[in-house]
Amino acid sequence: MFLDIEKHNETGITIDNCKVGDSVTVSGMIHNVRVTKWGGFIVLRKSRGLLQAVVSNDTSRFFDEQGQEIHMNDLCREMAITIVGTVGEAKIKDPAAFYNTIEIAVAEVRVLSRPTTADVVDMNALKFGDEETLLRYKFDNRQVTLRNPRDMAILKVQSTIAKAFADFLTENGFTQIYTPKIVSEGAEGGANVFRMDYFGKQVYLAQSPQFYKQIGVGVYERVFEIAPAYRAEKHATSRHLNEYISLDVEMGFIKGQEDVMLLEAALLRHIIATVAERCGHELNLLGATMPKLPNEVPAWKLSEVHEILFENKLCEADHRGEDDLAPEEERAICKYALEKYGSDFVFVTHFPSEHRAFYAMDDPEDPTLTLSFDLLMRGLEITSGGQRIHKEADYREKMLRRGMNPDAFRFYLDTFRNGMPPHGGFAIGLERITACFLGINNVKECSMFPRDINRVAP
Ligand code: AMO
Repeated sequence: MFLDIEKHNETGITIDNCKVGDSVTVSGMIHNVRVTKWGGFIVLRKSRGLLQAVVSNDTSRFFDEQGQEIHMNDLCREMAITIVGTVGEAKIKDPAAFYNTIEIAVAEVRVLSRPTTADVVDMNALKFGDEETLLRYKFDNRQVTLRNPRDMAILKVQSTIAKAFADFLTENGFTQIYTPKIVSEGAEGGANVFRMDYFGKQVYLAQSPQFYKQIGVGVYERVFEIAPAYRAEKHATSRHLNEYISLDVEMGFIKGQEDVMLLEAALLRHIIATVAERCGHELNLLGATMPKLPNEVPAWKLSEVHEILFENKLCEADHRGEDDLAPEEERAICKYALEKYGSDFVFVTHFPSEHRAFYAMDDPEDPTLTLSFDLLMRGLEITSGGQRIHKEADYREKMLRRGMNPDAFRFYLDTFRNGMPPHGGFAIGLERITACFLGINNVKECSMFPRDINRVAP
């Protein structure tokens, strides 16, 4: 047999390029069926969303998998079917449907396959008393509840964000890399590292690709990666996952961390424009408004944020002198930046050295601080980044000061021994940025199969 690629690429009339009056053949899953006196409706689910087909008792016919004629009453949700029919203008423009300007007048329905349970998971009626029960049901039955248009829309926007991220960086001279997730040392420190047995030796799941993306700068100057990162978070929260997708960037020959922050702002502007252009239906369905990113993005030192909030009496407590941002401060400074500067984003810089990972470059003007930043969006941290140390001696000195054993990081330090340019980068949590774009409270809803302390299946 030969597979004819040219033939495969031939495009005919499809549901995506048809006009009123065209005959079409369209396959999909039955999302809903409604029988009426005169016929009824089949709501078909396609990759982008719902399409309505109208059945007439006089002209529509139905066939099962064996080609035997059946009745519309024999159709049920989650059957895979093919509809042959004629494209008409939609009588009701249902905003919940993706194809809401057209409908199909059904000539024929052919059943391709059917669910084997009569009790198909009910994803159209996710009506529960409280959010916790709803989420548990959703995640317990995730393989099916993902078919709910709302969940489809969330992950569609997410995939658009990731694609826009990759496209922008590729256009700007970055090379995509793929780095190991089984590693000999955690890059970020702290207790939230997963240990694992590797043929009798203890290894770890990568908390981030930090070491490897820095190594990538020595090779390609500018690199990015889209890959899972692992954090053993011991509490179930609305902002933490044990496995999340990290959008990582690292670039060489920077003059300072501002270069990295400017790149991130330009990248975000591209992502926002792409999502607005390509995901209008999904944004509507989810009632989301796109974030505001002005030309001049607020960027304040941590100490300045404490001061601004105190002076303007925007927090209950006085956080001045604290070495991190309190959650109420994250929310308050974002609200302030939006009201005063029209920005949904705020960079916070100069975090204390002891609160940042060892690879962060200390500020030459005040070595107790680092040239590092967080980016907050709508009250949530979506990014950490900064300038990195690029000299081997500086690494050794900082590691020893912190009681770390430089020999455990030999391959990493070898990179700097062999020469590295000044560099820096950042990482965006994909689930977090998706949640912030869409106004979703729990990042787990932005993960196809979320992992937390209580869940590793489905
Ligand atoms: P950090 O540890 O701050 O920095 O992580 C970067 C971003 O990743 C996301 N994130 C998470 N998302 C969901 N669940 C989690 N448990 C979780 N942990 C982190 C957040 C966070 O802002 N190597 C540095 C980045 C860098 O400097 O380039 C790092 O990993 O959105």
